[in-house]
Order: sequence, then structure tokens, then C-alpha cells
Amino acid sequence: MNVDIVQFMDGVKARTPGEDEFHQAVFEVVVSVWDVYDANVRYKRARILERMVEPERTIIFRVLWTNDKGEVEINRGYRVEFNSALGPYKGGLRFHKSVTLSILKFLGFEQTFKNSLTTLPMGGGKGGSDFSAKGKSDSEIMRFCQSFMTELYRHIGPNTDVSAGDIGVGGREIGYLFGQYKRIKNEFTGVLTGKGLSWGGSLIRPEATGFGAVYFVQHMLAEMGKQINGLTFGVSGFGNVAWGVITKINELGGRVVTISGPDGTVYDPSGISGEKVDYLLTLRESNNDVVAPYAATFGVDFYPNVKPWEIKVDIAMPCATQNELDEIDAFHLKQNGCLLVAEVSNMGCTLDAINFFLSQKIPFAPGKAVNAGGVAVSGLEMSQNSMRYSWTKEEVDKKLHQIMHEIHQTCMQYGRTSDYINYVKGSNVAGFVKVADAMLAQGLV
Ligand code: 2IT
Repeated sequence: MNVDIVQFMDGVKARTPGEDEFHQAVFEVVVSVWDVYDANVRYKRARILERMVEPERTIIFRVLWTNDKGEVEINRGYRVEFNSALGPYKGGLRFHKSVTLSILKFLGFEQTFKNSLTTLPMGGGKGGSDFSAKGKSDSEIMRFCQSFMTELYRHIGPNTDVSAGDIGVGGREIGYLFGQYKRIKNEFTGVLTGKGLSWGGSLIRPEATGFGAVYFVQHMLAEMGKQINGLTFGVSGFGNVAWGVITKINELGGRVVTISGPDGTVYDPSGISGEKVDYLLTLRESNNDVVAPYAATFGVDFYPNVKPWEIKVDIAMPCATQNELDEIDAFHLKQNGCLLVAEVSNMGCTLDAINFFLSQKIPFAPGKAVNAGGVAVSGLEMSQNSMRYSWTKEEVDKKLHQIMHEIHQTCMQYGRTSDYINYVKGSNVAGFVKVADAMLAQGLV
């Protein structure tokens, strides 16, 4: 390992003790971009990399609300406004009990490069809370969202910082958050994306992360002279992203044989299609965060406390959460002849798993490239809101196709070697250079 990288990381760790997920995300980028950084005197003199790992602004606040029993509940709210070199801060809100500053910083950091890759004018940000909808009533969720927005509203705006969904934040939560913002500001603006279709949302936004990921996989496969039709897929998770991925794979003739939740893995060898895909939405709406009822409903196998990666598939698409696929899982996939891995969750694979894929020359694309379709269509929602107009499904889907194609081209431009496409290097370097140049141009701000 290059001593300069070790020194750089020591500096980051000393300034941000205990933020393990953030250190992991920074390390992955720094290793990829170091050569480019080191060779560029202007970047170094301006200390661009040191500046990039420091969020422009971090807001942490208390969120008080009352539960249905009238008791006081206390949560912590966050918005990390990471980088505004390319546009207003843009990124989702995550509501989950596991949320910490470290997790939101890793997500906001990644978001900056991901948004850079989309070709759209968006900076990077992320926010959320340690609030979990599990076991909560609809009115409790509404009261929480209203209280959260009662503080957040003063920090955001359609030209300043635009939030969206992430784990635990879907159409329902966006509705409550938007309603409260509108009420406080007396203003109907595109301050959030992922809105309902009748009140400023974009067609295809709910599907965009999953559809975009599958379009990306089509390009990866095309490089190998293959296509989706007839291949089997291992998917983890069962939320919005997994739903979009599964829907599109079915449309293209592939077969998805697994989904998973915090409780374990469902194995459905005949394929998750038709009414079974719709059932995922029912599962999600139940607020229980378990996948086992799928197995009981459709009479298939359920493996408690097991991840999907031991099951033989042609393509693996982790769609759940960070660090859900480790080196041992990577080894199992390889043993079973997996053709490629497309990370759909943010930082879904551990560094060791990624290094294993790279060393084995198994095509591996990181989340910031594969899942960028979600935020890209959020960017298109912002454009439509600014115009006070909506595009058709076909128009949005065409733009999404185009964006995913461009991201794939960019990854190849920066990551192609004679016998392998290093998508990790490709996406990190491409994302980095654009943000770095914009930061240089804008001076010391
Ligand atoms: O991780 C992500 O890119 C998202 N959760 C979507 C962010 C957005 O602003 O649509």
C-alpha cells in the first residue's frame, strides 16, 4: 500500500474517530483516484481531496414527537450537505434504527460522485434519522415526519438542498414531509423528489433505481457478448429497489430466484414473477421488515438468518444495504460460476469482497454507477418541476436509458484495461475529476 494513501487515511481517521463506514467509503475512492490526484499539481496545491472528505455543512437536530399512547419519543435527525460543486445538494433521507452520522457521511460522500456520473447538475448530500417505521402506525409516521421537517425546512430549498427517499423513506413519507414543508413555507416547490404523480412527482421515479441497474447490467453483459434472456439472478432485499430490479429482469426474460430480508432468504427456483412481484409491495406496506411471509404464501423454501449468496446464479445483484456481501459470499459466488456482480445497494460489498472480484477478474460494478438511475430520475423530476411540466413515461425512460449508457461508457473510458473493465476505478475517477475541476474553478469556498 502506498504510504501517502496510508498517511491520508490516518489523517481522515484522526479527524473522524469511530466513523468506520465513512472511512471505508473514502478509502475505496482514494485508492482509485490517488494516481490521478498525485499527478495533478493543481489538485494537490488546492488540497482537493482533503476538502472533498470534509462535508460543507452537517446539521444534527433533535426530533420530538408523541406516539399513539401519548408518550414522548425522541429521535435524532441529520442532513449532511456534502458537496455543492456541481449543483444543489441532492440525495435521499434514510429512516432506520441503524442510522448514524458515519452512515450518512458515507452515503453523502458516495452520492457526490454518483451524482457527478449522472451528467445532471446535482451536488451530494444525505440525511435521515434513527427512526424506524417498524411496528409504527400511519399517524405515528406522519407525526414523526412533520416534526422532522419542522426543523429541516430552514436548511433546504429547491435551489439549495433537495431530499428524496432511501431505506425507510418511500412515497408515504415523502408525502408527509412535503406537506409539512409546503405548510410552513406556504410554497409549492420541488424541494423533495419521489413525490406522488399528481403533485409533482416524475413518472418512472419509483422504478428508476431498479430499472437503471438492469440497464447497466445489460451493458456489462453486452461487453461479454451476452444478454439477460435466459439467465438466473440472485437478488437480496425486498424493498423498492429489489422490486424495480425484479420487474425489469422479468420483462427482459431473466429469472430471479432469491429475495431476502433481515430475517433470512427466500429461494423460489421457479422465479419471482407476476403476482409474486406485486406481493413484495404488500410485504413492504406491512411495516414489519420481514420476508418470511413470502415463502409461506407461495409455498417455497425459506432459510432463516442466511444470505442469498450461496445459491447458484448467473448474476448477483445485492439490493439491500451496506456491507451485505463479504469475501466469503464473494467466494461462494465465484465457486458457483457467477458471471458478474452488480452492486445495487450503496456500498453493498465489503472492501475484501470487491478486491476478491477484481483479483478474480469477475466483472464487478459498484453501487455509485449501478444505482445512479434513481437519483438521475430525481434530477429529471427537478427539471420537470422547474418547468412546471411533466414528461411521459416513455420520455423519462428514454432519458434514463441514455444516462445509464453514458455512465457505462464513462466507466469504460476510465477503467478499461486490455482484458478487464475495472468499474470501481472507472466510476471513481470519472466522478472525482468532474467534481475536482468544478471545485478548482469555484475557488476557496
Ligand atoms: O442512494 C440514492 O441515490 C438514493 N437514495 C436516491 C437519492 C435521490 O435523491 O433520489
